[in-house]
Amino acid sequence: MKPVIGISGSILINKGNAFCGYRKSYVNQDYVESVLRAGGIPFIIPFNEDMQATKEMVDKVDGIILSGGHDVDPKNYNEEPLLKIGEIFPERDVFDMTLYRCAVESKKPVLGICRGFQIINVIEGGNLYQDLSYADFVTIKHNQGDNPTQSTHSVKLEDGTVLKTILGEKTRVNSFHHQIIKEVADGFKIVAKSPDGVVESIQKITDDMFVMGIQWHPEMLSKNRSEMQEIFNVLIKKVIEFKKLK
Ligand SMILES: [Mn+2]
Repeated sequence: MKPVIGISGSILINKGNAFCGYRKSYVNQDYVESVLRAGGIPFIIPFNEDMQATKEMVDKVDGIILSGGHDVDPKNYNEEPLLKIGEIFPERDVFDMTLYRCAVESKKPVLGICRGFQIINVIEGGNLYQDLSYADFVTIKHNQGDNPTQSTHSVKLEDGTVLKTILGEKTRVNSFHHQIIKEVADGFKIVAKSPDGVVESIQKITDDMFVMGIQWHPEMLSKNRSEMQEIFNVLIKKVIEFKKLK
């Protein structure tokens, strides 16, 4: 049996003429295809506000990808919203928190991407700069245009991390974020940083916990770059390993 990977969904508000304002449940297709190429079965976990149902959805999958999306509501790290915060979706914060906590409790590997990476850090007690202009050390453009497969800035990988074994010392990544990590959650190791010092990846890996967070979007690069696909391959490998532990 191939491992099943739950991918957290969000809501798209229909902007067309027919049913304008209608709410659609979705994930970006690149997540689905990256999981398929890795030999996993992708399973979209639809955004909803029924926490018991969400918990049971996690029971049905072997690992989780927390996908990208809105800014995390700063009330989750005890701050008021500042002038440059983007759009928030507090109900999705609750949904993602439920997914994350249920996955970790049942020892299922988690990969967080972009917002997924940021919310893992917040759930675990870290926090964010609500906009990168509030961090005086940022000198690199982290919110590039809208070419998803273009890599615009470099990141340096830290020793002793899974990502370094996949990506090497240094690689180039795409960048579609305006928020960045301020304080890294306790127990998490910094995995990658951009040259200006922005944390671009964190991990917490123990005998029965595999959590990796990535600020860039490897799923948008994985079709053309085998090392970015390898991130998803490793997730599947971990899921298989963890299933055997139970
Ligand atoms: Mn970046």
